[in-house]
Amino acid sequence: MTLEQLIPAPAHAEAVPGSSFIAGPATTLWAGPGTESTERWLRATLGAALGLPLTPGAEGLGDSGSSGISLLVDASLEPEAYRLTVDEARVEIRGGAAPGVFWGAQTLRQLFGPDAFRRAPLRPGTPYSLPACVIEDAPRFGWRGMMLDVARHFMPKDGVLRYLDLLAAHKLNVFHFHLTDDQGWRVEIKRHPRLTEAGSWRARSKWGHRNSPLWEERPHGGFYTQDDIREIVAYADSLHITVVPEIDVPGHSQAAISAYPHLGNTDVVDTRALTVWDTWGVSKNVLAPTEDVLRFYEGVFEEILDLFPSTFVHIGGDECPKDQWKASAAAQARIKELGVDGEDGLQSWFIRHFDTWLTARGRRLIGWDEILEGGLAEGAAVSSWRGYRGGIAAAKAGHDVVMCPEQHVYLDHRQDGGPDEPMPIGFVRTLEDVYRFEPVPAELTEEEAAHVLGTQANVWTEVMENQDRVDYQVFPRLAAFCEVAWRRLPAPVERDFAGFERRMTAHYARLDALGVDYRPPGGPLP
Ligand code: TNX
Repeated sequence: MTLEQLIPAPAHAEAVPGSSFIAGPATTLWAGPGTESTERWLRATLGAALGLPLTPGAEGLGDSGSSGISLLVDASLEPEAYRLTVDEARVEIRGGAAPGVFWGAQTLRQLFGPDAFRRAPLRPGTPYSLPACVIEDAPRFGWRGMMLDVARHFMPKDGVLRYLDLLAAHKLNVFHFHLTDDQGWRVEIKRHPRLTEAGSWRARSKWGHRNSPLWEERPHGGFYTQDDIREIVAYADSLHITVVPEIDVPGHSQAAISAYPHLGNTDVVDTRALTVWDTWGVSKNVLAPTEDVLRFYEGVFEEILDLFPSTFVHIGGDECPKDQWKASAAAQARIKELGVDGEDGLQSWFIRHFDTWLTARGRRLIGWDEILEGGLAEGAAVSSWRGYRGGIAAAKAGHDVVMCPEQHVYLDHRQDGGPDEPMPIGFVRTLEDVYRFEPVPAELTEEEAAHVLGTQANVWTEVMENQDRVDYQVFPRLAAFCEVAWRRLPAPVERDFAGFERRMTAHYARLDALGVDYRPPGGPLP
């Protein structure tokens, strides 16, 4: 493995004169205060993959003559920055704080080569050699995320845990968990059990044409118990990943309304007849703008806050069709009573209510860029998905932004325009397109650009009914995305795609060892 094959490429990597470090059964592991999460992770992954016992060692190795890996916090570095040094006797990872040490360990794993990505040793007893080197690295953004939609297609808990591993391997640190939508409710809420009892299964999935393989005439569903969620959040935390939960309001709510019909606009539709939606698209069945609905969702969010310690809580806010509010006498009366500006005003009334509610509990609201319509609540942050426009407007108004424009980082969209592309959805977004994505638009001043917290890739799963398909759409594009999110490049940012492709040859071997079902370079195999 050479220093030129790391993904994401580090800010600085230099081979230094001297012999390689040889890792084997005698290699020790010393973990300084604050580095325990990385110590555990190294034993569980690197140790297990390479058959290295990594017995506890001494700091600096003393005179034992054995060679070892040392982990330490060095507060002179930024919290997520690390310095990795390798010489004949030792490997040292210094991080500014626990996350920096952990990202350094991710780089170390890549230096060991693809075997380090297996779950068990392929060649027990093989010594592995690392080149003598110095690597210094730090991320560009603090929010490096992936959103996974588990509402359109459910991903069982073990699959989610596996995705967290994959995120960490790409130095991504935010997992945006899209837990509810028209087509399914995926998180147990104790005080409203029907949300999962009734709202987590649909009878069929009418994606595309009736004859299309994506039309599934079979039930689909599933949900996470609160214990599952606790396990997911704790596991993410051990990988220095924050889980940001999303409960989508006031649109994308048909699954909830089908479970609790009073949540809907009962004067315009018989919501008792609704089922979990079985069609791809945006349902017109949206929440009714009543105090009752607010109380119901406060109950939901109370349980969500107990489960998810993340500062940010995503409330959706996207694509809320206003048809029913227009037709509903009750909704029109609410508009008058609240003195809001028509249906858009109702939408912001919803969002503002939960902004105040979350802020009072020490959390911050984030929502899709539609929450800008009709006035954005103070302190709220925006996920800019309909291009850069919403993000630019939000940053200029002093709001924080996560850039995730569909034109660049929607990984549900097809990766190639060829006729054999197995999931020909949306517009073509190639590996190179993702690689060339620049999250900070030139229109922003330096001060406004500081509001760009970072970026995330969004994985909507209408056409991905299982993990293999998710893998195929997400990889290799997530590898390109992680460079965009992680790598600091001098302005104006120039991206060397040919260089990235060369580094990808090593990365495909890592993905193979991890068992990732990526789209092969050059296209699907015949
Ligand atoms: C738009 S992005 C949506 C999703 C769809 C996606 C398909 C956003 C906030 N809403 O509900 O799944 O397009 O690409």
